Amino acid sequence: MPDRIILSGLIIIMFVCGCVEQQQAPAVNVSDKENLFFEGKKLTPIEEQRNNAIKGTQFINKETYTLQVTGMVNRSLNLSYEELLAFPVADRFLRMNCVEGWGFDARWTGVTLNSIFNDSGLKPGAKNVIFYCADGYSTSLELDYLTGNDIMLAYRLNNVTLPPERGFPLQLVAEGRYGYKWAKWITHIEVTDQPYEGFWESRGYSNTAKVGERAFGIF
Ligand SMILES: Nc1nc2c(c(=O)[nH]1)N[C@H]1C(S)=C(S)[C@@H](COP(=O)(O)O)O[C@H]1N2
Ligand SMILES: [Mo]
Repeated sequence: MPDRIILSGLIIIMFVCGCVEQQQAPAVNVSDKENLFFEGKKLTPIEEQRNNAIKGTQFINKETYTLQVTGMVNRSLNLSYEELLAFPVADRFLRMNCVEGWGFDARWTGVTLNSIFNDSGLKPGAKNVIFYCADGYSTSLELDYLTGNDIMLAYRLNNVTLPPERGFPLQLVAEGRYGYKWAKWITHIEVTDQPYEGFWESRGYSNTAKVGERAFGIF
């Protein structure tokens, strides 16, 4: 009798394990679900995050898209979307703050500029990096800030592919700088030794744009 009980028990355990295994099979891509927590911190759901763009949403074709990397580099690059995903992955919890006073907390996943510059090389004397976007927008940041803080270009937000209105395929995650430095729909990165003023910067906004500092005007 006890033998039978043990046997039935074993059969039940095998059956249950079988079911669990089946549930874990990747029939649906569970990893593509939006995360609402990351590293124990609460994320702002994407539908509660705001967005901002000078010309509305840009729709970029993943198949034909390339990211150009030019200027003071040893080797110009033309990276496809697949090539961007193949770099080592950076994954961070960070807050984005717009100068208008709104902001949100999110999980950002992408490729660091250090990874890209590791492939392209950098020429001595390079000072700034200009980010050009599909809507004609542009902005720039100091090379030292980008390399020193290991700044990334995100292709995922809260663990889902960056939505079109949020900059697909890439948004610059300019940690500690105002939202207008967080370029979306980036198509071209240029490394330069020249100063540069982007769309909002040439209209009176601070070129450093550090969060907490005055963003507009000089007085
Ligand atoms: N290409 C492009 N990038 C852009 C902008 C834009 O108009 N065009 N707006 C900037 C501003 S002012 C802000 S606050 C953020 C907003 O980012 P979000 O739409 O992902 O919230 O995008 C920045 N990046
Ligand atoms: Mo903004």
